[in-house]
Amino acid sequence: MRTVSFNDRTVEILNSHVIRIYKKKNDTSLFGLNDIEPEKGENKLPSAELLPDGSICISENGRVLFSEKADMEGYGENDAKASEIAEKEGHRTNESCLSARTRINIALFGKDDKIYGLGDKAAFLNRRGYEYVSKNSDEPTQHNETYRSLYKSVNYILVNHEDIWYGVFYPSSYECFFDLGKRASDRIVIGSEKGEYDYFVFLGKNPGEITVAYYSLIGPSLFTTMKFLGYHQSRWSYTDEEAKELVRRHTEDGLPLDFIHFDIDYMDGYRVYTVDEKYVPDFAETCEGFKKQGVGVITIIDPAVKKDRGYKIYDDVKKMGGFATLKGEEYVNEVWPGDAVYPDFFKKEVREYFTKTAKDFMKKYNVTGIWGDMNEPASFRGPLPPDVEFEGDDRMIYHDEAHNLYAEYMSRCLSDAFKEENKRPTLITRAAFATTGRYTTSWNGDNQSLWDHLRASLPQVMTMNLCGFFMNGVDVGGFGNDTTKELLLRWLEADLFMPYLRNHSAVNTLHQEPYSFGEETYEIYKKFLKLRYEFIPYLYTLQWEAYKNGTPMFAPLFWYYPEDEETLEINDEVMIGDRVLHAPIVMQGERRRAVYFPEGRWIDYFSGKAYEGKNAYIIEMPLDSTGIFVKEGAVIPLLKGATSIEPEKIKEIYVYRALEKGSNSDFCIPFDLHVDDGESLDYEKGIYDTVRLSVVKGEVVAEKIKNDYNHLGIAFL
Ligand code: MIG
Repeated sequence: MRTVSFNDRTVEILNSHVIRIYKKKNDTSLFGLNDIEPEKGENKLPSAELLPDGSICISENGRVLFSEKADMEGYGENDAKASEIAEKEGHRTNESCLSARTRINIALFGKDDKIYGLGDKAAFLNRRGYEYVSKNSDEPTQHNETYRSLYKSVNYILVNHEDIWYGVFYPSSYECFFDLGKRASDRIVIGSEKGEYDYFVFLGKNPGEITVAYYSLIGPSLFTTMKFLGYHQSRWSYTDEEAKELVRRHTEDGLPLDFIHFDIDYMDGYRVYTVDEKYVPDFAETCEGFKKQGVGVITIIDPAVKKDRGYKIYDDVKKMGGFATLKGEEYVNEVWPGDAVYPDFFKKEVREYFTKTAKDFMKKYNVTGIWGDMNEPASFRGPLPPDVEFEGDDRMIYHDEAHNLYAEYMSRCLSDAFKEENKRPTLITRAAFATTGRYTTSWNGDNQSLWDHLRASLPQVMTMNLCGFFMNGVDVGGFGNDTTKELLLRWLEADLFMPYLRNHSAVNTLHQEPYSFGEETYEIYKKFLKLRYEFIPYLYTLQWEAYKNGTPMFAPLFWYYPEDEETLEINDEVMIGDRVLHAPIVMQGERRRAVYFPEGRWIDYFSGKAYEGKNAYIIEMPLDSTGIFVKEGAVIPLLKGATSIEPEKIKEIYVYRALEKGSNSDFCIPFDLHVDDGESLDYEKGIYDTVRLSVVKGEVVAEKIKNDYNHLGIAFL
């Protein structure tokens, strides 16, 4: 590490990829960043210098890779004037970078620079020209690219200028703003009222090196079960009968299913960790029955607790002084159960209480996993005031600092409920801070049954993957509004390889289970679900690599082909690992689309037709087909015939090899398959196998290059 000081700022060059620039450091103890390992040999480190205008710039071998921008008069002046007039008429001016106490100005080098990142915004990959806010919010309106804050606050951006790439992370949980070249095209402005002038810069030759450097600071992310990669079916809210009917339809017809979700109505008066015996009688038995058929149950859990004397959880937590307060008095707002109070998950005693409560609940009812909702935290009677108090473990934390971390602390204690039993968490969250992927998987909240939201799901989940949230997904078919037969099918096709695949819809909307739209839709839906299950061993290995190395499971094309400018703004194609390119239809009525292929030759998974890279082709995709292409020669491990995922039952893996129809080329891109028990934490002790799969002269070769799990029962065909 090398430290350089300039006037009011300090630059810590932590290693050749990670730099911290600050006037005063933020207190990051609540989310605990990793220490950055120094590398050996000082001479590789980049250098920092102060420009005459007062900005700091970072260079390597004399080339500027990153630069601040001196504060420039005039930034946002027009906005200020306009808002004065508008306010007279009653328009509210949004808070923004304009009024922030702390402002970090970062230079954009050119007009074509691209800006990626910031988590779950419902935007395109390139977010340049917009302004976003990090403040976890819960507004079930129509999210789109101008919608400023969604459920998650992920203060990480990745910037591209010609062949230069850099990343920036703003390490504060206070509300902050990102003006991504909106008011002035020559800069990014990060603004915060309560956060300090303090940020990390990541350098590297390509987006991969940079996000991996970022991951070294915030990771590792949760490695969840193999089963979680299966199909999840949900709706607000299944009754006991509906759930049984659903599972019956799936199992009787061999329609894959791994999880069914129970939404809020299973609870007794929306009291968390209770069950309404009228809504779901014999819940434990029902769940046990599903389990026997390979279907796990996931129940929704909200953070807020009904204020209700005599309700055990309220009484217990109250006794330990474990609810948030305002001026020392219990703070009450309203959520589903009516008057509700907010557990102080920042306090160890409270976390331990909920770890145990969740553990007992799951045991009692044979529930496999927990779906954490409303943890922004949401509130029906206006937002929680900024000075709501959380006592925390060793200092008072006020709501303005706690807000964006609330879901992280809730997830922490819930994930312990699994880990204490040597189980990987089956856990989902809606809200998150940048570091929350360490504890839980996530989904992106209340989208709607709109083609726009289908379109947005791809860049949204690709971006989450760039930010270290690998096991992420959206509600397939759309949550709000009514889906159509065509939208539902195209949605499943488009999100087929989304790491977390769940069909979910809101109360009072059309049902959108696979069998809701007649025979033709059902058959196509089924065909694609089966295809998803074929790819499970491949997806599982990608999840492993993501956890280990920070590489996305669901990646934009530029991750693998950053030198190919064409890839920089492709929002409707996605790389599943280094070898599968998926180009789905995302427009109503379309039956063909243009597909861009980066360098190399690409083989149509269905027809064996070859396409030359660095070209775009128009490819036919009727309603029952989607564009899946595999890099020529690449090997993919497949699972055939599974309708639920039971790792110990996997006895055969089929090795697919991408070859042009009729070709007998010997060229092969091998694949290292990850094999373990799929559910325990034993992988942390190195208990797993790595099997290198290749094809030599038409024969499958499976070579064990690591053999600590020593699973011998799989035949490779
Ligand atoms: O405000 O539990 O995003 O998935 O179905 C609605 C009911 C509360 C919001 C979640 C949604 C869930 C719904 N919840």
